[in-house]
Amino acid sequence: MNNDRFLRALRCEPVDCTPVWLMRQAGRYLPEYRATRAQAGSFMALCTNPELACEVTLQPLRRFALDAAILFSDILTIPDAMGLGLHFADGEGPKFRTPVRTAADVARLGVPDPEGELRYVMDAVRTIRRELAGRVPLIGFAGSPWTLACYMVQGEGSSNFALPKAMLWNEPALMHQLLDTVARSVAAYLAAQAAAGAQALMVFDTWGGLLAPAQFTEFSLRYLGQIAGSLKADATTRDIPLILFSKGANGHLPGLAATGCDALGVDWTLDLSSARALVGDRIALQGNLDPAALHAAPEAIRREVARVLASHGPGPGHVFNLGHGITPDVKPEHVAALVDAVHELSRR
Ligand code: 1CP
Repeated sequence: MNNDRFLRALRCEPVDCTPVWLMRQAGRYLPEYRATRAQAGSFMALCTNPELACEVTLQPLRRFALDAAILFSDILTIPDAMGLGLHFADGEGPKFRTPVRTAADVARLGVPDPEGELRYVMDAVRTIRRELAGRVPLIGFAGSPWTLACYMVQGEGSSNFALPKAMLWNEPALMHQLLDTVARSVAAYLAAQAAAGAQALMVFDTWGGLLAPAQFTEFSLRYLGQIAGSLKADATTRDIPLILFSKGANGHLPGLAATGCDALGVDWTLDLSSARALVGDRIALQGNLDPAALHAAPEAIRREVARVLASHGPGPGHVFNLGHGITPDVKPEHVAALVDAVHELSRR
């Protein structure tokens, strides 16, 4: 590996400077992404074509000195492979043709074969690894069971996910049955991505923060623990660093750390110094610049980068990232300012 500072930081080993990558680093803020997506015809056509998925994965690495690549795909590939009929209406978010609402709907769900229905994702991982040729490590990912259940039950994106929340109070056993099937699917999917060549794995629990503390523990944390336990019990995935990111759930960092994961994503509402105090020195932290800071002028971005670096301090175990994904209206020059500032200001 030519540049392994990302993997070293995840293992809390010393680094020459702080590694940086950005959630949603491939995406609509890049004109070359919009061109490749137009060529593919649709977002799902882009995801299911390993050559084009590889192309958009590499695009941000050509522009910026990023220390990791992330597989270009989506968290909703698993429910799609379960037969829910994912589609993206133009200019709108994801939608499912057959959402999961009843006991019969849950009973029908099977665990997808990662090298069967999801083979296109594994082919993309293999293609990207080959094309990266060891330049930087490749991150594989999946959605958390709770976050996937939110979309599966609601049938589309939402600000409050009223339907899955009603299900967890009205029919907790049914929600647990759904979460268990999804957790087993996520664990198999992540293990297959590692076997195909992913060198770190990340679970996005984007909607964990919608839950009150008791519900978070019962319906999100428990299944993140199931996934971490499964990956850490298997000799082929035990040594692949696992990053968990529950957005809006920073109060649960100690519980998340106790799952046995290697690193935790932190959103921008908590200082990294406070996050470090909560989890101790064994675990790496990933974050946590407010993505809106990318709208500020490059000098202001540089000051904010310095503040985030100082908040963690020079000790081992920090991967610089945003506290959530880049938005489509960000100027690519501002991303360059961020990436360069991280490396310059953290040089040991
Ligand atoms: O081109 C387009 O119009 C599609 C926009 C888009 C993109 C670029 C979607 C649809 N997904 C993606 C890629 C994607 N999604 C990646 C690629 C790798 C990278 O980071 O560069 C990743 C990691 C995801 C993960 C994802 N998808 C999450 C978790 C992370 C997060 O941002 O919180 C979630 C919640 C989704 C669902 C989803 N897929 C797409 C959209 C627009 C959404 C959000 C829907 C909503 O509003 O609820």
